[in-house]
Amino acid sequence: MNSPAMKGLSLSTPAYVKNARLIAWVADMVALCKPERLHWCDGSQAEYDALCAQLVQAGTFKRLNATKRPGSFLAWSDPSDVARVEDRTFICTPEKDDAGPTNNWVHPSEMRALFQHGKDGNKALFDGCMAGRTMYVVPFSMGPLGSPIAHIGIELSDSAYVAVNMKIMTRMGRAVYDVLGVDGDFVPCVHTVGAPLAAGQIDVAWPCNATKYIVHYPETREIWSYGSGYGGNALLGKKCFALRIASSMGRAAAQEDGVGWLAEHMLILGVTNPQGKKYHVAAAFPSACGKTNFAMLIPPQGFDGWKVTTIGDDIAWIKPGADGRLYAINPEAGYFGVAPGTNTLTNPNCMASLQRDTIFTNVALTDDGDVWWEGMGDAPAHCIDWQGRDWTPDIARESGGKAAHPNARFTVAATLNPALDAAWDDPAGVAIDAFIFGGRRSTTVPLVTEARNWTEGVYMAATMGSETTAAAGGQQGVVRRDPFAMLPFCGYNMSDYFSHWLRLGDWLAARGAKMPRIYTTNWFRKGADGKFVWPGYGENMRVLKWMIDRIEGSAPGQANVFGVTPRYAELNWTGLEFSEAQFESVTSIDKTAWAAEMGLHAELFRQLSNRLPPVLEATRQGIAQQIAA
Ligand code: SAT
Ligand code: MN
Repeated sequence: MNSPAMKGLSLSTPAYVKNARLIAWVADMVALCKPERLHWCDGSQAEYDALCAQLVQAGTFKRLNATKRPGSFLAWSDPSDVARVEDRTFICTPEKDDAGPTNNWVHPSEMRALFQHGKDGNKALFDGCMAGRTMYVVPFSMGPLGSPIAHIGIELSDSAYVAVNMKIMTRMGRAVYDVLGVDGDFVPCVHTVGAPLAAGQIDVAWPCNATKYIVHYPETREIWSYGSGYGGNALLGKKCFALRIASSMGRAAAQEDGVGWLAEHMLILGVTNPQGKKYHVAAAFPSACGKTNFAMLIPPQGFDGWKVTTIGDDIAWIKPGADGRLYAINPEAGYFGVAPGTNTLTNPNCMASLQRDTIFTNVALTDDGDVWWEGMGDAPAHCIDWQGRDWTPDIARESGGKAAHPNARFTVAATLNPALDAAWDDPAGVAIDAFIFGGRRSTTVPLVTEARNWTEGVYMAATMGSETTAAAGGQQGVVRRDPFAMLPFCGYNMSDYFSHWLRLGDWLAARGAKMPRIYTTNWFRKGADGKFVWPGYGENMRVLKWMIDRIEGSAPGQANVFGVTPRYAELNWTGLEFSEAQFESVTSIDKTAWAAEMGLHAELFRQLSNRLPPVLEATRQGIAQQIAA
């Protein structure tokens, strides 16, 4: 055996790292992955600056104009590594049914053979995968450090890009080891770009591998990621840990206390009325459907004295409190948001957040060393596109080429958001008054509907459909079922996940709790001209206010074939010209379209039939009958 440890790579464990399991695991992974160097990240600013300088040297980062965009960098990925790879994402449970029909599954022993031990005479995929590179040991906490609601992960990665992004996206650094102590628990996360370097081989700016695997072992709470350096594929605290592994942890916890907790693909916002009364809303929309914009919303004209504040923009961990209410925290510490379409009108708070200390990935570079993307504002006469090619408006007209990739992203600390909620970091979390589930649908689904009860809400969320976006590889703009916006993120059987939500409702009801209301929304209906009818963005406040009026009992609404919907007069229209006819065109329910939609619900339930809670099928039949009537 020719392990680097034997060649003399010392583990050089810092004195403050005392966790025996961690030290042994790092030694094992060094022996397997065979990096040339080992770097224990301390999370300091000096370390961040040094790694960024090193990334500039390597050609991965370009330092942006220090006057226009201080402390900021631009990275361009390999054109084949631009989004999450759902077809390469696996949930490896011993029983296939525990991963369920919506997840890719491979038996853990088969995956371990492929990754760690070698299979059919072939070398293990991770054997020597970090040759010539540095293994970074990245300690991070999802949730406030030391809070009872938080969980610790350690990511071993051969990408400095990952290390610096993790510093922004999580509470990353030395203090994690103090919380971990000698025998504290952590989720081991191994990440490699899968591009070992031979002696003397020159590296590329964005190393990656055509073969990709994003693998989860829920039973042993491990994450293994191979071949990609991008976003949720590589920043393992985010989708892999805070959603897939955490959702399975939350359900497992129910075995102990009868209710467990939830890890959800939700933004969390606070909304304060002019009298100072504050509400908290958690909203699930699929990737690239406006969670960051909604979380940073600025109330429009007609809403003097109203204020929206951000607790989180992507992930919520939700636990029932002793008072029978649901409390949510944002386990992340930064935003990895979609750049294209973001501008000073659609999301001024976001634009203000991005003024400094931001990492941009796959946006365009302007001639004065700043960034640009489609939908940011006036196009520059010339810039360099995300693939390093000249871009001008003329070239774009001729070739249709985009300056920024549609899934181009910014990475920025939450603390730079001017609308950050004072309680965003509160380990106790915020009490949720309403859940929103929203798909991207150009037809069929109305602007807003309130579920009449918890079960109907779970049904509406479970059957949600959405048009696919550039956030994941594969075809775009096709409607697919995306239950709870969790299709790519649920770490266990989707039917069991529905049962987990239903049990939570029963648990709350049994305690006489004030249940959060459940809404579905669709901001994306299009008119005959193919354009969005609803103006969206800040104007979504009008819908948010109606939800609060419902909670306060001051909006009667009207019963519809399913749920309760607003009458035109129940929304505050001050400052917006939006006619009753336009309102009709985003709220109408077309019975023919809905008959087809119910067919798609039935198809989903057939797919999930093995463990589907019977009450959901009964709810479906009730709604189908009303539509047919
Ligand atoms: O790349 S990420 O998974 O972080 C973005 C998303 O799909 O929501
Ligand atoms: Mn997301």
